[in-house]
Amino acid sequence: MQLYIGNKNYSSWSMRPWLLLKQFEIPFEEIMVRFDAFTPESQFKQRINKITPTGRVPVLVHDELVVWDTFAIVETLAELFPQLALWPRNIAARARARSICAEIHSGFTALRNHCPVNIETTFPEVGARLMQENSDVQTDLKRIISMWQSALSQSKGPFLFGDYSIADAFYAPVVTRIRTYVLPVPEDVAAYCQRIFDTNSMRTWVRDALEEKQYVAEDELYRSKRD
Ligand SMILES: N[C@@H](CCC(=O)N[C@@H](CS)C(=O)NCC(=O)O)C(=O)O
Repeated sequence: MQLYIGNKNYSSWSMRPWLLLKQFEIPFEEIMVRFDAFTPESQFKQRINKITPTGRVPVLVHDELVVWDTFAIVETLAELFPQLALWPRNIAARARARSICAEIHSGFTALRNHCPVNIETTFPEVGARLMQENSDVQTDLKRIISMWQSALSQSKGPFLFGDYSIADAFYAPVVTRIRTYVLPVPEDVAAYCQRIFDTNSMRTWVRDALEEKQYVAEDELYRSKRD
């Protein structure tokens, strides 16, 4: 099984299935297609277009199967490994987990657009300004806080639905955004973020991201070069 991903410092969508595979110790080969630009002639597009019709990462390749788009990838993994509880086992919890994953897959565009993932740096001033001036970012963050608090209040374990599940992997990039932009969150939410940072999968992803040291202009809203 192979997972095509982009730069670990930047690629929020790649992070999700990668963390899931690592967290559940599913063996896979990681193939990094480095970002240079996203123009048709970029090396990234030249390489990834040979694998997927969307020209985007992540992509899962398993035997003859090519699966693109994060939601399709995690659903396929859940089907391939039914013995592992990638989704919560309980039907009601699973429905809630799916709902919140769908919510970020199709929404939270203000938070995602204004606060792109950038693990190696911090932008406290940008975060403070957005929290003052951008009501859409505030609304997104507020909804995520209440969603996590509601899940955690019913959870019988350290993660959103008890044990680690697809839902935690789906929100892991938000956890990094909260840190990068120093977004204000209540204590219980900060503690959940720390538990995510403490997982082996996340530690490894962050360590690899910090080792990349590659500045990609198209993924940078707030830096003109690497500091
Ligand atoms: N809906 C897709 C989004 C994938 C996506 O946008 N990936 C970014 C990297 S995080 C990408 O490949 N961008 C290339 C581009 O925008 O051309 C998914 O869920 O996997």
